[in-house]
Amino acid sequence: MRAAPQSAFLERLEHLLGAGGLLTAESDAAPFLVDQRELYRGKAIAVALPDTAQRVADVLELCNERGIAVVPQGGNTGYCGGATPDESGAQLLVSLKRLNRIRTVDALNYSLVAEAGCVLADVQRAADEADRFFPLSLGSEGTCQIGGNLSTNAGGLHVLRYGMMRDLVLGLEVALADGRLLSALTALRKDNTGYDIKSLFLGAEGTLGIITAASLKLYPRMSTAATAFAAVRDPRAAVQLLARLREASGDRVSSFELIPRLAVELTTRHIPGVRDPLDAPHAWYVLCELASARPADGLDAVLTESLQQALGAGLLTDAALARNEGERAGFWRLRETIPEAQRRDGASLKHDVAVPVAAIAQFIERAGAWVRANVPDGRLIAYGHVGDGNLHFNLNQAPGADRAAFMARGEAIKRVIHDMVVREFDGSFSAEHGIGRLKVGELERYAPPVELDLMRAVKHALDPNGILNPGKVLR
Ligand code: FAD
Ligand code: 2HG
Ligand code: ZN
Repeated sequence: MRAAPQSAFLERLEHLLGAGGLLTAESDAAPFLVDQRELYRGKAIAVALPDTAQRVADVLELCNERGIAVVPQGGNTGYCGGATPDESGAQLLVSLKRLNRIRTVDALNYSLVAEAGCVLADVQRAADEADRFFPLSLGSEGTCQIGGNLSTNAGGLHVLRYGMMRDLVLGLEVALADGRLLSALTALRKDNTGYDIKSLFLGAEGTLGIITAASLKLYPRMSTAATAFAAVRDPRAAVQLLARLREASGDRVSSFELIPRLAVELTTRHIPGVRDPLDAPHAWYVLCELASARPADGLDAVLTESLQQALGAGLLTDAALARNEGERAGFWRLRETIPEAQRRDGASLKHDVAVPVAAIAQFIERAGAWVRANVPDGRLIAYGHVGDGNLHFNLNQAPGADRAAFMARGEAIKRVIHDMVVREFDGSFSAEHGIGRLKVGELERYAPPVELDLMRAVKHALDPNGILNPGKVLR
């Protein structure tokens, strides 16, 4: 990997990063150079593993001086190739995995400070140990990192109640392109002192700075949950059920996920231990959960009564309530392993779209009809965070279909779906997964020109030499 002109740079880096801070052997670097969907395979000068915020800043200062591009990487679970270097071999990959301390937990202030490389599940655990709750929850939470969550503005399973990652942040510490460290780890809830600079780095996918730590909001720990896996008449009924549940529970709905029959078939077939919670097959399901910090909130009764009324109103056809933690975990395992089951089943085309919650059903009807008429070699799996208006409108290669031919039509299919989402439904072609490298062209196509101009101006102000994750988000 080491070419002669690079050796002086690598020596400086080695010195800067200390023992165990730099990987240069190809076999050591290899796992960092491919994204989880295997859409992109890159090369890198080396992989830097800084273990302090100051070292991250020092790496950036050196790279800025030499004009060397830097690609930040968290848990590498992203969907858009944002954490993968290009094929030039001229970029430095900076992994945050060693920057993984929980610096402080302040139960009274309902906040904690975590370094960027902390795995999300470890942050959840640290909050739990302090009798608090950190609400961000994703299927990838055992691997993805807080820095990646902040940089993609991750969504997931509790957005409906707690918002996206952006809504869970009080302050940030960020290494800037020129090597300065922005220290703004405030624990304040109120602070109207000028522009909200931290918000620039949230969802910026490593193009404006490298986040090294964050001050995060905590909530009271949930002590009771009522969870149901219910067969709904159709997506329209699902949205009506959600509205009823929010009302009946005093807005204690913490998750509301739409699941089609094919997702149940794929997870039960491909993922060991997953079983269909209901006796007979149904076209559509929802996995819904009410949660409360008060043990005696009677959530089971609220959920049972609401589901019975919905059954009477023809919105539901069947439902199973989790009777214990094991059953609840089983329902969630089915939901959270849909992406893995899709992967094991074959090639897939993914569309992470959002439309207003009230328009979800109409979107599924229109876009679903188009898919059935035009993509005979694909099977639709439209699922996800219906409570947030966010669908993973995915297509899997049909059994026996030619993989290459199916994938080759991806661009044309994407155009129809994204045009429909943006132009007919005022929706988004990237609800929660970001832009990365995958959707740069889509952003250029759909973002208002003034917004793109402003994005480029911000990029130029913070990274005038263009060293931070070039080719991602903007080009
Ligand atoms: P990476 O993939 O490593 O990086 C993502 C981007 O952030 C890249 O552009 C990278 O350069 C940048 N970056 C990483 N760390 C930093 C840093 N410290 N400073 C600056 N830039 C940085 N996403 C959802 O939103 N909701 C879901 O429900 C969800 N479920 C998932 C389920 C599965 C099974 C999988 C595999 C993924 C899922 N994801 C989901 C996608 C993914 O987990 C999220 O996007 C997550 O936030 C990425 O975190 P990461 O640490 O893996 O980031
Ligand atoms: C989820 O909600 C993730 O499970 C993954 O965001 C979505 O694979 C996908 O399309
Ligand atoms: Zn999702």
